[in-house]
Amino acid sequence: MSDCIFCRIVAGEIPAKKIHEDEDILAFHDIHPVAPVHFLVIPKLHIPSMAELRPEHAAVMGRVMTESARIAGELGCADGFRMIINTGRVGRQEVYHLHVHIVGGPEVLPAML
Ligand code: IU
Repeated sequence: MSDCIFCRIVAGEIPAKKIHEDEDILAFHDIHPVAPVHFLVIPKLHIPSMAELRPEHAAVMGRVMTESARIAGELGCADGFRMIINTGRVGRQEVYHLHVHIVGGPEVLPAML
């Protein structure tokens, strides 16, 4: 059994509110949403973080990004959204299985940068 919580979600050992699943990627609602729309998209392959991303991951990461945007549109983020990839200690990453946060909703988000 993997000790990676997102690998366990992929394996169906831990529940998640799934939005989309295919051979390569999984999208599910964040358990602690910070906005009306807040979901995560992950590659099923265990890549710990952006720091470990390699050229051979380009295809699956392309799918992660395009599906993120497509799902955001389906969930009502027609006027925009934010995509965030926390990376490492400085980036406040908590789960070390690469994931994109997609955050949005009807209201304009607080300024971040
Ligand atoms: P991170 O800081 O980018 O690593 O955030 C991890 C996110 O994963 C955080 O927003 C959690 O609420 C979310 N999450 C989840 O959706 N389902 C889980 O079972 C666990 C964490 I553990």
